Amino acid sequence: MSKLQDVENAVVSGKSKLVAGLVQEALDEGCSAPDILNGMINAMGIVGERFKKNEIFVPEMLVAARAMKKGVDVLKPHLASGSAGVCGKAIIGTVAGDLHDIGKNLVALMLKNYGFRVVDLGKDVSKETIVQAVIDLGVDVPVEKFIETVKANPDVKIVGCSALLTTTMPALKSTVEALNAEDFRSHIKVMVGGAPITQEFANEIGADAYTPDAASAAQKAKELVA
Ligand code: B1M
Repeated sequence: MSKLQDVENAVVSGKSKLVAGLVQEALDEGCSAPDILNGMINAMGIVGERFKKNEIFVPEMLVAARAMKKGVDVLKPHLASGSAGVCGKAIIGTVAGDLHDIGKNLVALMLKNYGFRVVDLGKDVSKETIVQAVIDLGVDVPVEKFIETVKANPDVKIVGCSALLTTTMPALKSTVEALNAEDFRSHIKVMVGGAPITQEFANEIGADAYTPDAASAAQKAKELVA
């Protein structure tokens, strides 16, 4: 059985302790980081299907998610960097009522890889510090939190909102609509994504962009701030 299949199986069965080692072995054998990542995303699809059929329950979904996170930690330094210069600051979060964070974390990671950070030279150039400026608000983020974070960071250029449940699509809608009503709206671009989200829904709620995956989200964000 291929190493990629081993990684996928370990994620499906939530073998957190094995996944990091298997991902490293797959890398050592020459598997590419995006292929390994896709294998793990595929594994989550299998987990989701099993959940839908009542073959597994929430705790099994949770351990599979933990296992995937261990694998992503190993992959982080190997995922393609599209960074050419510094793009600016971005805020990202999963909307109110929604606890899913793997996709959102991948978008944050790809944004960082594509140069969404600021270089704070401070007073002493020799002590140049790079401030990671993808502000990750986490999960279950209330509308007010998105708004107050933009106000506290007037140099923010991108606000990304993730939603994984059909039941949290209304929260995505109210988040984007609240952002749209703010004076700062003309200075930011609002991006949305998550499995149930479509381009049509993004248009309907007044987002600037929808992308289906993390890599295209980073690519799009870069275009939007160019
Ligand atoms: Co949940 N869950 N879950 N779950 N869960 C789904 C989403 C589900 C499809 C499973 C299923 O039934 N087949 C289903 C939703 C059904 C629906 O709404 N139509 C579901 C359900 C029902 C639930 C609960 C309601 C279950 C319950 O309690 N009865 C509950 C809700 C809790 C809550 O949020 N309030 C629940 C809970 C959980 C866990 C906490 C156990 C766990 C999450 C743990 C965690 O995230 N830390 C979990 C998991 C793991 C899943 C599945 C199996 C995997 C999700 C995942 O991480 N996928 C999922 C089934 C599935 O996805 N097939 C499922 C991998 C990830 C990389 O993909 O997040 O889609 P994704 O991100 C993609 C793109 O969507 C995109 O980029 C990523 C890929 O590169 N993307 C963006 C995401 N955000 C973006 C933002 C962007 C752009 C792109 O711009 C800003």
